[in-house]
Amino acid sequence: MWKTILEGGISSIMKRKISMPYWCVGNPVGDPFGPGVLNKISSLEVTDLLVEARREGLIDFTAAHDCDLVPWDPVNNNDDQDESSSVFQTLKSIKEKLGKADIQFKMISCNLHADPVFRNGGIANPDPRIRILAAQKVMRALRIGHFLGAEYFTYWVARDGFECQFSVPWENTYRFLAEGLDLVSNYVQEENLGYRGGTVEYKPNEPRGESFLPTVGHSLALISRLKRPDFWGVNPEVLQHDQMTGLTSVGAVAFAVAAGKLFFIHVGNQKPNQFDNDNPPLIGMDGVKEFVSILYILERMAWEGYVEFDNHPLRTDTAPGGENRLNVRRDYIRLAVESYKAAETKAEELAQDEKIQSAQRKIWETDTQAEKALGSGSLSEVDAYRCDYQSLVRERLGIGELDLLIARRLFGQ
Ligand code: XLS
Ligand code: MG
Repeated sequence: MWKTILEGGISSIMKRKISMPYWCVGNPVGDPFGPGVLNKISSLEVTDLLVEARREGLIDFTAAHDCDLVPWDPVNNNDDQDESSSVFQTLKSIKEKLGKADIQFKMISCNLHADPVFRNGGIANPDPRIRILAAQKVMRALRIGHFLGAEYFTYWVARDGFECQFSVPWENTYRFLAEGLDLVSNYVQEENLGYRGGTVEYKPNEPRGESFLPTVGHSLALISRLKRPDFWGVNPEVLQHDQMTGLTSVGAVAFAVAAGKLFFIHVGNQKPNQFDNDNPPLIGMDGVKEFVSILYILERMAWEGYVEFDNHPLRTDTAPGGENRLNVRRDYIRLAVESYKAAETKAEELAQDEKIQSAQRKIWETDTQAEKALGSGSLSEVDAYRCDYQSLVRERLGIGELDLLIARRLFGQ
């Protein structure tokens, strides 16, 4: 894939569409050691902020968990279908406001992490009665998403995980996960809900000590065993979810694109090996080079997806008080989008930079004969090819030179 694109040059530079979800804008920015520092706002107020951001050309799409929009009452799980319910009325107003502002509602996710009944998991909870509750809530979320025009349903692994090894029915756990995800595609098909697909959002830990789907590899392997593998893809959260455990998001997104399974990405910033930082792109301790390189790679691999923010204001950048509740969030939306765009612009520049391309060609220097032999599948051609070992072993690749060039470009030199 790399080679084909390199040969063709990088012609189409595109600005990716941006989705700003409800939970990012509404986040009161609490942490385990202190409550939220922003006063709460309602889903209609979040909608109004999104409408403003759209008017200013900052965003294109949005997304939400069911509970970001309307509350959930487990004994009244079908309230979304009752036109006289306050849930229906709220959804209707949200739909009208988004429609008028031309904001596409892209993705719905089912919140299976906040309600205490799901404290030991959602779709993979060992208790079948709780898995039923999760399934009912998922179906309601799918209906809500459909009502708002969602294209994707996202399953974030959330509380499907463990702290204590002996508490997990391991012989059944992955079947529970598969049943939960199969129920999504079944419901979408039976009710003709028109989703383009579902995504698995893996995460190594947090809120659980360990999660059942910690990596892109786990997710794609699980997807390959579902009833509708074609329906499912992944939405890695870069840089956070891979880099929380010291893996790299760079390989994760490249692998997902190569597999045709990268439906969209969540973006933010992360210092490796820490708790889920969820800082806006480029903001914080680390991650500039990693993030720019991911956007660069997606450009080179001609990936056509969109980016969805999954981050929140720095807690230190907020201020409590009713008078600040909208302005701080307004500032956050602008800052997050501008940070992202700064990285995107740099990635595009790098993708067009001829010096970089020629340094890369030196490293990837190719030999048509050898390439052909490997690609032919013919073992005798491979066997017959004669390598010039002495020159290959002495070759200087210039990888450090390339990286110095990249560093200079990042510093604007
Ligand atoms: C949490 C996740 C979550 C999902 C949506 O870490 O990123 O917010 O994106 O359920
Ligand atoms: Mg996310």
